[in-house]
Amino acid sequence: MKFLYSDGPIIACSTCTLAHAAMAVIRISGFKSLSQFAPFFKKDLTGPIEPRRVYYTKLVLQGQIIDDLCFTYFEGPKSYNGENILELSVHGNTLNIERIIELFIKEGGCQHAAPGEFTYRALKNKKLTLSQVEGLDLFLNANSGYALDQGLSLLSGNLQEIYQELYDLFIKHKSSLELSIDFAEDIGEEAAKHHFEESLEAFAKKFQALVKRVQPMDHNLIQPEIVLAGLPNSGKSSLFNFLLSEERAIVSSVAGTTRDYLTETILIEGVKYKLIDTAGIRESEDLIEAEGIKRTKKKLRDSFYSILLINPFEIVEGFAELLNNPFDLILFTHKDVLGFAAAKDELVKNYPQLGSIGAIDLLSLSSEWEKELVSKVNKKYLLEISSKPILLDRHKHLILQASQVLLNYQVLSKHESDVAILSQELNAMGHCISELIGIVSPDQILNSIFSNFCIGK
Ligand SMILES: Nc1nc2c(ncn2[C@@H]2O[C@H](COP(=O)(O)OP(=O)(O)OP(=O)(O)O)[C@@H](O)[C@H]2O)c(=O)[nH]1
Ligand SMILES: [Mg+2]
Repeated sequence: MKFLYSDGPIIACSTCTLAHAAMAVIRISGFKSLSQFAPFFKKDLTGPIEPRRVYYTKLVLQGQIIDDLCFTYFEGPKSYNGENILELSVHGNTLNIERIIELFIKEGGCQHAAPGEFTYRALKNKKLTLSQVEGLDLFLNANSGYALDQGLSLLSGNLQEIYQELYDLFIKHKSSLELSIDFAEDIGEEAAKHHFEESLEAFAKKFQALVKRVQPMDHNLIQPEIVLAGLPNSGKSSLFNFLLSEERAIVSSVAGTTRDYLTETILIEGVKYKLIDTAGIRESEDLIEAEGIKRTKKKLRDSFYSILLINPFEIVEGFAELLNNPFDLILFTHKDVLGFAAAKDELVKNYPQLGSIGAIDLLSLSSEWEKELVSKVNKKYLLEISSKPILLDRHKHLILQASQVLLNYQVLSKHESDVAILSQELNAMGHCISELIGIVSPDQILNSIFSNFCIGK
């Protein structure tokens, strides 16, 4: 999405507009003077209106009262985004909201706000930094308490402080390099060398602590996914339905019933996971089924927690390949069927790796068993967040990139005496850190951040 930059007054409903609610907040930003909206209100807006004070009044359309509401005026630059902002707390009927917005668009010179446009203006007016904007985005879209906390931490500038400290250490080291070029004779070569090494060590130490907080890029902790995988007829959809407590997926004895993956949300200990039922993996000539299987494999790669289901009575080609994936949990289904023990023993004999990875027999889907599963998933989540991982991909990417550059630079600095070469390598790292802080904010970064935002923010 190309972000639309406009300068005029914008309007949007900042609360959920999908269903009727008791109240809604409509926000208008970027107007010159409150008095331009005077005809819409019973209260005289041409008189003194105290900023940040709540006023009760009625809204008027062609002489008729259309709603009674409270409004608050935030006078720029002392507002969320530095502009004049008017917030209307109106009744939350969706038709009412639309009618009021239309009034301000048709007769008040406002335009519909693009997603994130209020915040974009805050960035433009230096009310928020780029990291704070990303923090806000994370906070608003968070699926767990940890993501909420990290969003808030970014918003309140905590992570920014770490980046800033890093940047200061970087500048210190950079100046030590320059010192060794320009003033080595004045301060002595030994002292210059000492200063160079010491400042590099201080920077590297701080940076390594940050690198430890970066997990692999495909490991999505913002939207963690639990993936149920296996051969056809292994019981994936049965488990999916059980965990959702509804007959969401079709369950049948026909192998290949689920042809594309299905997704639903489940809440485990305050974390919203996507639970995914997938197409059974097997060799298939059918184009649609083959596409479904391709998607299953991608989902498996990106999963936070993966469960392999095995029906020992229906093993087909491709099973060995499937076993190569690093599953978090392996379950044998069909334990109630006559001959289960023999079929399972036979399978473990043919695939000895099954014995060592601790597959569990699943007799019945009971609430005790569900509790056990839930606690396993939660345990993994708690373990993963204990290292305080950085959640935002853009930050992870930049930190990893800078880490590689730092490594090269450290090696280079041991035997390279050409300062110009060292300086060039150092600049590459400076670029990554500047981007982290938000000193450099190319359009595409802004676009990708703001395309995630909801309207009204
Ligand atoms: N007896 C018995 N039947 C089971 C068990 N688990 C699943 N089934 C049955 O096995 C058949 C296949 O189950 P599904 O849940 O549709 O299997 P699936 O893995 O989703 O299959 P596909 O969508 O074809 O890949 C259905 O008839 C289920 O009722 C079990 O533990 N015991
Ligand atoms: Mg299925």
